[in-house]
Amino acid sequence: SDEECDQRIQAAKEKLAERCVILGHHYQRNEVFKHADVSGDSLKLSSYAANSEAEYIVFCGVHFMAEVSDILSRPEQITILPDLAAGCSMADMANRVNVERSWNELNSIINADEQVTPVTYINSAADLKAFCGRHDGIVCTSSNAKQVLDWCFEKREKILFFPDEHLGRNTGYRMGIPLEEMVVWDFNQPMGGLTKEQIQNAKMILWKGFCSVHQMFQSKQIDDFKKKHPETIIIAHPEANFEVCEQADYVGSTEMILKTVREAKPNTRWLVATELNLVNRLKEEVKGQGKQVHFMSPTVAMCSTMFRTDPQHLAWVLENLVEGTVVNQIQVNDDDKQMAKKALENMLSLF
Ligand code: CIZ
Ligand code: SF4
Repeated sequence: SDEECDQRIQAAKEKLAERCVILGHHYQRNEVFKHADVSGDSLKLSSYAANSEAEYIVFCGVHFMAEVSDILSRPEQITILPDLAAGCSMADMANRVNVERSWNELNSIINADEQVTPVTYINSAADLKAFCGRHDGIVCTSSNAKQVLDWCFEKREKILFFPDEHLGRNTGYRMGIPLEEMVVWDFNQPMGGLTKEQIQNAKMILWKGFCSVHQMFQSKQIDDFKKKHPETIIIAHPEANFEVCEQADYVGSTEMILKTVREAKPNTRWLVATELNLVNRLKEEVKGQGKQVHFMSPTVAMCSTMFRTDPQHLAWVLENLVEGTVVNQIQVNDDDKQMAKKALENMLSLF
């Protein structure tokens, strides 16, 4: 049972003490989140782990996050993902095969190697980060996408943005790029389904990927809610679609959403477009200040892969560590690690 697991997790944590750090992403469910030593977004967690003395980094999050942790941590540190089935459907939409084929197709029309900087959202597999590293590209997160794109445009005229169409468009639009200069590359079609002219004229080519959770938010839900409560302040994650972000008063990463609502005036009402577990915790946290927090969708927009990490898996990996056995280690191969690190360091050097 969860209760028994709680006790076993506690006991294992005490035995492992500072040898082990448990990281909890904002989208984790409460039963796991409460055991985390640190919580945050993927980058904050990985950076924390890399600077810690811990031998074991237990990452309660999804696969790409554990890969970033393995890439940024010291070689002797071991990163563990409690349930190996905790992936990310968005990250899975851009794999090495379809990315390399698309790059070659682009190169048949423009000189991609000279004109295009590949940028990948941190929500991507290590081999895509490595692809970006190999092509003088870079990684971005939802909190720093604008600064990263500025860096790219200083070097080259075009960007190929992976894997989230919405983060790419929402960021580009706020930087003043007209919508018609941002085209969507559909990797299931030859030449991305685009014409030669569209590719030549584009400033940003957006990979056709999306988050299955954030795509559920629709601008109609905002309209309906505002009819009942016109004073509502709307805050959305940039993985939500263009219309939702256009209607939002604030658009930002999970860290930004938490900070904005925490620091807001008391007696305000918020409609939040991001994952349910984060919204529910935030709602509880700020209700004492008279702040009302509402979840945007009438459907349950929960990340099913984040949900996979449960107290049972956490107890299992920790108890194995107590016994001296490492299970579910995430290890990026050396080639990808070196190149992915380069793309991540291009980003980190900007801050
Ligand atoms: O980078 C992260 O942790 C994710 C997935 C989103 C965010 O906005 O923090
Ligand atoms: Fe991936 Fe979306 Fe889940 Fe984040 S919320 S891990 S982008 S599927």
